[in-house]
Formats: sequence, structure tokens, C-alpha cells
Amino acid sequence: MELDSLRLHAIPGSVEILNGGGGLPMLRLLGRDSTVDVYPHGAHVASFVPKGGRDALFMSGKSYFADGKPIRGGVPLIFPWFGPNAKDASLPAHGFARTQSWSVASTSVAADGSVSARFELKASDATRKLWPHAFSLAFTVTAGKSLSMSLEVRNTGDEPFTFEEALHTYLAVPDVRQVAIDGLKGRTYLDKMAGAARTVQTESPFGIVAETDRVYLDTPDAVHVTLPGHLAVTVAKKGSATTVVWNPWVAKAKAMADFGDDEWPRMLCVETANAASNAVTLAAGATHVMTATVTVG
Ligand code: TA6
Repeated sequence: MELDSLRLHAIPGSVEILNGGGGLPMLRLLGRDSTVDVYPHGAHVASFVPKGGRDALFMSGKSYFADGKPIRGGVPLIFPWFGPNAKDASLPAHGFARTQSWSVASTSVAADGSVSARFELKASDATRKLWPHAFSLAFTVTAGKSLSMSLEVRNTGDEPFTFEEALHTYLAVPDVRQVAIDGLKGRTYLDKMAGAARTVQTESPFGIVAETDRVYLDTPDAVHVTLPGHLAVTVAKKGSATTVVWNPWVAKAKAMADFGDDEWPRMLCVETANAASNAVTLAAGATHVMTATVTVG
């Protein structure tokens, strides 16, 4: 979306249109209680700074900010498949929504001082080449006391389709080796470090002691992350049955060109998703809504 048409959505003192990373246009939502930066590139939330606090989201210093490339950090928006495409490994990992240019539908300020922006993405020749279905997406992000995000998927075709989705939140942490993660006790996860073996989460809270890549199934509850000496973070959700917990640790960090070798201790992904056996089948004309809310303290 060109800068000039974006500027139509500026609201003095509440919504600024800026040149962000790589010169990509960015909206800055100046809420009464927090500031949120979000790019029309991938409808990608890049930062969430509660008033008087620090950025609750991690952003890699080596992230790309370029057409066709996902941003490494913040909240990548994953649709319509999670991870590698099950049928064709040559397709982009985590689908295409995070590398498409979304349009800004509206911006608004609420009575409670929160500021929202709504982005839209509709099926196109480009998306149909990758995924032969008619859909429209709407993503609403709100800078309030919390970071609130809502992803609406509408099936605009005349056949049902099945999709996966995630709000792939990168939390900023002082040291991932010190975090305690709670809210997943007794749940079953696919351990991607063990060939996706189904494993039960017995200990809770639990910590991160090595590369961790777990897809927790049938998990509707909020996840709480405590950080010694810092305010805790909660990732709550609605319409999401899957929770993914990921840290690349040393070797995987080194293997990612858009991630610093020394950055892995400062991030923890707690992702709000519908993936694997929790994939969603949507009837023609139906809409599915998934929301994630990140709260500090
Ligand atoms: O959500 C965890 C995960 O699926 C990991 O397996 C890792 O691949 C991560 O996503 C990042 O994926 P990306 O395609 O953004 O490099």
C-alpha cells in the first residue's frame, strides 16, 4: 500500500505513518496505555511497548524488512499452513500471509484511549498459485493496556477448506534460561525435537534448557511466563486450540541468516495457533476468529 494512501488513515496524536525498517511503511499506534508498531507488510506487529515499560516483543537485529521476506520477530501472522507445507516442501514455510502486502481498512481510537488498526488480505492470483481457495482475512490490532490481536478468516468460496494459522509471538525475555512457563500442565505436545513424538507435559511450570520446539494440542488456556526480576507476561487467547513454544537455542540460531547468533537467550516464542490435528475446516461462507492478548504484569 503506497504511503499516500496510508496517510489517509493517520489520526493526529494517535496513528502515525512512518518509514520503518528497510524503508517499509509502518503504522505507529499511540494508545493511552501502550504504543504498537505494525507493518502492512504481513500485517506484522513489530513492537508493543506498555507505557513506562520496555518492548514486550523481541525483534532480531538481523531481521529482513523486504518484500517477499518475513520479518524476524514481533508477531508473524501465519496462514494458511503452519511450518513446512505438508504436500509441497518447496512452498514457503508458514504459508504466505506474512509476506503479502495487506491493505489498511481502518484506524480508530476508542473511549478507553486504545488505538486500533484493521488490515485486510483477499485471495489473489498470487495466493491461488500457492493455495487454490477463495478467502478473505481481516486482522485487527489494538494498542491498549494489553496488545490485542484478532485474525478473522472467511471462506468466500463455495467449497469448504481446511487451514492452519498462528499469531507467532516472539516475547522479549532477559534470559530464556531463567523463564518459567505455566498453563500447559498435563497437555500433550508434538515434540519437534523428537520427530514430533506425542509427549505429555508433566512438569509445570517448566523452563527452557535446550532447543525447544513443541506444538501443544487442545490447549485453550492462557500461558503465563515469569521472568525473575521482571514483570510476568501472559498470552491469553480465544478460538485457538494449539499453543507453540519455541526457542532455537545455539545451533539453530547460528543456522538462521536473519537471526543473530547471540540473540537466542533474549527471546521465547509463545504462539497462539490452530495447527496439526487442531487445523480448522471452514464451510463455504463461514468465518473463524482467533484472538491473542499479550499482557505485561
Ligand atoms: O513456531 C516454531 C517454528 O515452527 C520452528 O520450527 C521454527 O521453524 C520457527 O517456527 C520459525 O520459522 P520461520 O519460518 O519463521 O523461520
